Amino acid sequence: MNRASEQEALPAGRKWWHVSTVYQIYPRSFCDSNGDGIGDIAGITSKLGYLKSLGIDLIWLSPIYRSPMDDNGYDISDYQDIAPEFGTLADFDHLVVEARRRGIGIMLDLVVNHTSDEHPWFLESRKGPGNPFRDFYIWRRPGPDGGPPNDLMSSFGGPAWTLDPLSGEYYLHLFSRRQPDLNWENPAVRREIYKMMNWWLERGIAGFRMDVIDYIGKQVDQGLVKDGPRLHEYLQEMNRRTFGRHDILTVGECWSATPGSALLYSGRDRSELSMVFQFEHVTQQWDEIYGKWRPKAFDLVKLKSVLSKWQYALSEDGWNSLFWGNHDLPRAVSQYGDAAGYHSQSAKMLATVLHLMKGTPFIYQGEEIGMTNVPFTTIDQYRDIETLNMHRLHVEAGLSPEDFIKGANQSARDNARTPMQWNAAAHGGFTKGVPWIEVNPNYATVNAEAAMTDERSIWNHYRKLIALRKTHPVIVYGLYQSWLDQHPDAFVYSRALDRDRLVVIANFAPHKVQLTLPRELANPGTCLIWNYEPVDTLGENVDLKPYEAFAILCEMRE
Ligand code: TEU
Ligand code: CA
Repeated sequence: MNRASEQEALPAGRKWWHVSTVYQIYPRSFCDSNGDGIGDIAGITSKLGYLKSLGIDLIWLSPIYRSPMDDNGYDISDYQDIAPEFGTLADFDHLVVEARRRGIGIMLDLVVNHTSDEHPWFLESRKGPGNPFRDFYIWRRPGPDGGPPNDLMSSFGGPAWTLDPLSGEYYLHLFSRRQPDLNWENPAVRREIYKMMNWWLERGIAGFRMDVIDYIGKQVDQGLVKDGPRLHEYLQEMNRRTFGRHDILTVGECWSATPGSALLYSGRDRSELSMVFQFEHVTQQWDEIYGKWRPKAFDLVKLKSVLSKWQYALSEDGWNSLFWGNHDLPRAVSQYGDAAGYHSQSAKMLATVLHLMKGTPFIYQGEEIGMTNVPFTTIDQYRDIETLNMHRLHVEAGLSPEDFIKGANQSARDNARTPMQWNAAAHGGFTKGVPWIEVNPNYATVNAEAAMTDERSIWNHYRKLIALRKTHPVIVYGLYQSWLDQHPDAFVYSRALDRDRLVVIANFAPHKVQLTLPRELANPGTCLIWNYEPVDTLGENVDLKPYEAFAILCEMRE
C-alpha cells in the first residue's frame, strides 16, 4: 500500500484512515495453524483472504510480543521479539508483506504504560536503589504504617503496590502485580520506548493502538493516574520523535477521555494522535460502585445522548473512533442487541448505526458473524486474570459463586476471547488440538463459512457497510445531526454533505415501533442498506419491525 502517494491526492485535512475500516484481531483466539490450541501469526496470515473479502483496510493486532502471558500479552518481556507461541519475527514480516499485497496495513498494540515483571529492565530495577534501571519503574518507601505508600488500587483488584522484600520498597502496578508501571518521568525510559517504536516503524507497520495511554502522565504521589499534567507533552514528544515522520494511524485507549480532552489528543494542530478510543457509551451502563460487574438496565435515550454528544463535539476538529466491542468488552450483539430472539436483525442494526456515524469504525473479530457472549457455568472455564481475581474478591466478600458467574457471562472479558468460529468442524475450525479456552457451543450455526455463503448474513451486511464508506463521501464527512432524541426505542440521525443527505433509522427494541418523523426528513431517496426490505421513500409515519434498520440517501433540493 503506498500511503504517501495516496495522501498526496487527498485535499487538505483529509486522511486515508478517514475512509478506512479497522479489524481487531486477538491473536490467541483467531486461528491456530499448528494445533497447539493457541492462535498464531501463521494462522492470521492464512486468513488474509477472508479479511480481504470482508473489505477491511487495517488489522489491529493485540500484543504479539514475547510475554509470560499473565495478561495474555499485555505484559511484555521483550518489545522487539515475538512470543514463541505466536511465531517468529520472520512470520511477522511475512504477515506484513502478505497483508500489504492485499492493501491491508498492520497496526501494533503499543503497551508502554507498563512491562512484564520479567522484562530485563525490571529484573535490573528490582536489584535495588543505585541500579541504573531503578528509576525505569516507580518505587516508593512504605507508608507510615509500613503498608503501601498510598491507596491507589489496581484495575484487576487489590492495592496497586507490591512490596519487594529485596529492597523493602514498593513498586507500582496499576494492573497485575506482574505488570509494573514504567516511570515516564525518566527521560531514559522515553528514549528507549521511542527507539523501539522506530524499530517497528521501519518494519513497515501502518499504525499503533496505544494501551491505557492516558495513564503515562501519572503523578503517583498526588494519587493522580489519568490525564496527568505532562501527558500531552509526552505524546507530542513521541509524535515528534517517532511516527510524526510516517503516515500512520494512531489511536489511544483513553478511558478518561472527554470531548474536551479528545480534541487535545486528536486536534489537527496538536501533533499528537489520529484519534482516541473513548468509553463513555460503555461506562454509562456501569454501576457507580460495582462497575461492569453490576450493569444497569439498557437505556437507549442515554446511549444516544452519549454517542451524539461525541459526534457533535468532534465534528469540526479531531476525529472519532467507532466501536461496540473489543477484547475487553462483552459481545456487541449480546450487550446492545438480542442474541437469542433477533440475532441476525439486531447484529445488522447495530452495525448499521455504528458504521454510518462519522469516524473510523473498528470491528472486533467475530462481530462480523454475530458471535455472542459465553454460556460458561463454572469459574474453571474462565481464563482472564481480571475475572479470576474478581471472582476471588467477590466470593470472599460474600457473593455466591453462581451469581458471580451470571455477572461474568454478561461482563467478563473472556466473552470476547473465545475462539473465532470459522466453520462447523470441531472447535469451530479454530484448532485441530485442544483450544486454550472453550469455543462457544453455538459455532455449529454461527460461523464464518456459513455466513459467507448466505447472501443475507450479518457478514454480508458488514461487507456492504465497509464498501459503502468507500463510495459515499457523505458517510465519511457528512455533518451529523440526531433526531427524536427522547424516543425510547428508535435511533434516528442524518448526515449531510453538499446535496447528499443520508438518513439512518434504527429500532433498538424487540417489538414493532411507530415513528413520526419531522417533515424535512420525509423524502424519497435510495435505500443504501437495510436488514428486512429496502425502503426507498420516507413518509412522516414510519413503521419499524423489531430491530429494523435502514439508511436512505436523498438528494436535497436547492
Ligand atoms: O485495558 C485497560 C483497562 O483499563 C482494562 O483493564 C479495563 O478496565 C477492563 O478491561 C474493562 O473491562 C487495557 C487492555 O485493553 C487490556 O486488555 C489490558 O489488560 C490492560 O490495558 C492492561 O494492559
Ligand atoms: Ca498455534
